Amino acid sequence: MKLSIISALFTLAFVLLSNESDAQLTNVKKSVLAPLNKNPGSFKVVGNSGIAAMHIVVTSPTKIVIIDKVEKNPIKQKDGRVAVSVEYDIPTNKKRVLNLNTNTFCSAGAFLGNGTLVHTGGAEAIAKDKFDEGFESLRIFEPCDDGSCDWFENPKGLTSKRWYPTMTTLSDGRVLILGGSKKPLGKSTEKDNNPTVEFFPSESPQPEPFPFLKETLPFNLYPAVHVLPGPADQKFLFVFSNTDSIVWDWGKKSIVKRLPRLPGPPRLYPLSGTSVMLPLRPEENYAAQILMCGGVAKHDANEPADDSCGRINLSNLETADWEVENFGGIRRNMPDAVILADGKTLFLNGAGKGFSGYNSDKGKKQAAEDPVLTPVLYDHRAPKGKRFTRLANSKIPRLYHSVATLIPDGRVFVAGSNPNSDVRTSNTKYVTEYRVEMYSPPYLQLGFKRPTINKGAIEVNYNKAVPVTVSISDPNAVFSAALVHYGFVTHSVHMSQRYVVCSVQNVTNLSNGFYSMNVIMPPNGNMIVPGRNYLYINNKNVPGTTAVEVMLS
Ligand SMILES: *[C@@H]1O[C@H](CO)[C@@H](O)[C@H](O)[C@H]1NC(C)=O
Ligand SMILES: *[C@@H]1O[C@H](CO)[C@@H](O)[C@H](O)[C@H]1NC(C)=O
Ligand SMILES: *[C@@H]1O[C@H](CO)[C@@H](O)[C@H](O)[C@H]1NC(C)=O
Ligand SMILES: *[C@@H]1O[C@H](CO)[C@@H](O)[C@H](O)[C@H]1NC(C)=O
Ligand SMILES: [Cu+2]
Repeated sequence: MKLSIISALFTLAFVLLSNESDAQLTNVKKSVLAPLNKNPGSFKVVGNSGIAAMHIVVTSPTKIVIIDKVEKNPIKQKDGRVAVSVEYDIPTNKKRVLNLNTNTFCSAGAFLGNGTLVHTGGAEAIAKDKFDEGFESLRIFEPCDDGSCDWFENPKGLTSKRWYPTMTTLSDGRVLILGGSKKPLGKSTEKDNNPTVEFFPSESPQPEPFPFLKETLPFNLYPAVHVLPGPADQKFLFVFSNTDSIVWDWGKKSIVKRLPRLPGPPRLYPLSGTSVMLPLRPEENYAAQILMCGGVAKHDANEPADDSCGRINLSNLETADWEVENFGGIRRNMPDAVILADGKTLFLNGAGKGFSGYNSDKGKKQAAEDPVLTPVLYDHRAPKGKRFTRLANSKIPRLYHSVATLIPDGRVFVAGSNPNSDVRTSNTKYVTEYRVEMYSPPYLQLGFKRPTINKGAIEVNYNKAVPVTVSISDPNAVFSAALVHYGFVTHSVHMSQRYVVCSVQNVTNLSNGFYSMNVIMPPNGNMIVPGRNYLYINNKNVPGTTAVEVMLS
């Protein structure tokens, strides 16, 4: 009797719980809804970001720099002004306030090949908080591990005003700064559009015209840019804006190829989808494929988000075309795409309805609704229709201005969400979110032993073999390796993110649980950019206890 009551209660609790997680999946077509992964991973709240996490970038094996815009964050800079940037320490979840002087609202970042972080653009001066204009700012950050580093700003470091530009590290170790608007707008306009490109260190005091960003108005902000793999002297970028894409030669400053239009909605702000260059593999001669997912068709709070992805194989530019597939059966605007340590892509955050933008009527009217709490995992090597699985839910809505990145220990740092024009912690449906979560992916649930690399940071040249020793108590270890560039994350755009498989040779069993091996670096900077990359040594596709930093040149 008692037992049956207990078991009935358990069943009821289970039904209620599963209903709760299904309830938030609105507008799903059961026929295409991805199955639940047997190892769905888990979310855990670990800390507080102190400022709204609008932009994030991993700067060392233990540090993440977070950048917000100027708004009423509770913590302050040394000089008493509101904090706009912090350095977050992963092991302790503590943060150190950094110091800025110009407004970083909707800016961009990329690493130089020498490991220095460059951050550019922003918006108007905020007089009441005593911050200067940031539209033309160029900010430099030399990462450190001892709490000594801070921002250095040149408020006139760019050739022109850029709000919502994209930055990318190039194969020569410089950074490219593309597009943007000369004014913050709900949607880009001809009048304020900045259809130009510039470089740092610069080539010329004048920016280079980039007419493609005129042709693709008005959904041309934060264009998707990926360096195309190829021989060392190739200078090709894939550039996507609105629904169109091109291959652009940054040496000749000309279009190499116009690619077919991607069916479905525009994929850039405020109809924000996300793009990822799928992992490159030496045995496939580093063949490039791009996946672009989600977005929404209309600048309308009631519009259901899109549930499609386009994938294009760029091995042969003449025949390249988009193949459309369902986005795991879940509609999602503003997704984040994070390539995990095993090369699968995690999609998380975002909304089932509405667009990227701020709530109105003092927080009463939402720009986006139906926060998607369910991440999906994409296995690009599985057959079409079987690539997506659903993962464990988070409990925290992550809408406009939310972020996520892989970190060296194989987990995913998830933060942000602020669909309010200033900090708002009450009297609105979706508050400014300061909680930081770590997502532990499926591979950390398998129980496989994780190799530990017995080495600190590595400096090495392209094409060279890196001797690595690992310790692991697994007599049947199967090793693989990858170099990852985490990139700079903001607004569903993962600038410069890259995953390249490295071949592992001459694995030697040294006994006592030690193995030595040679890990072969990619041939040149078009495969993965020079500078700060992270080497993962995996056992049966489960990442090691921590990736090590590799300064590649
Ligand atoms: C990297 O290069 C930039 C631009 O040339 C320079 O400002 C910076 O100081 C360099 N960083 C290091 C660590 O040498
Ligand atoms: C990509 O295209 C190339 C050349 O057309 C082909 O050899 C390769 O198999 C394709 N890759 C995939 C994953 O479809
Ligand atoms: C692997 O071992 C072979 C035989 O000892 C050697 O010729 C080769 O150079 C080694 N490979 C690397 C990448 O060190
Ligand atoms: C490595 O050597 C140990 C004995 O020293 C042995 O138990 C283990 O099975 C070996 N591992 C592999 C992968 O051969
Ligand atoms: Cu924004």
